[in-house]
Amino acid sequence: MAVEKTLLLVKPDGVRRGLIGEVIGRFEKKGYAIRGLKMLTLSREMAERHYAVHKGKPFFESLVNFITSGPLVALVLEGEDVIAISRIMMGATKPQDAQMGSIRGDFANQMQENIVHGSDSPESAAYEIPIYFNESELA
Ligand code: 3AN
Repeated sequence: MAVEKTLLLVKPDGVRRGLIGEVIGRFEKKGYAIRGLKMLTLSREMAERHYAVHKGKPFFESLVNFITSGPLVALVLEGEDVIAISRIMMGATKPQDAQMGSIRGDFANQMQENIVHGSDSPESAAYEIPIYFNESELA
């Protein structure tokens, strides 16, 4: 058990569908602290940095096009084991595997437009958070 920080995104489809409050509300009600919060449209350069591990994969272009397609909401959440627990709250990446009751299980039906992103490890969180937030923007 450890107090961790994670990067959470409400992706452009979640913003377009009016799910910002629904998604953030779930994490607030679960008891996590919001340490950073902003709305922005990613540049291509930021998107490629975020998804660098997927560079060269067949879905990379479409992933970058989608994540830059409109404003998204980025948050830094903090709490005990927030990385693993927020991933459970998000639901699996593959729609067939996303449990009902999770965000993706309840609101997404495909792999790409799947409402949310969350860091999948402490290393990913340490890489991803500075793409979106300066130290001075974190409470
Ligand atoms: P997650 O968003 O659950 O952390 P990642 O980081 O493995 O999943 O993948 C990032 C995004 O890349 C996914 N949300 C999805 O949009 C896309 N993606 C991942 N794997 C595939 C795949 N095999 N085919 C198409 N898109 C994929």
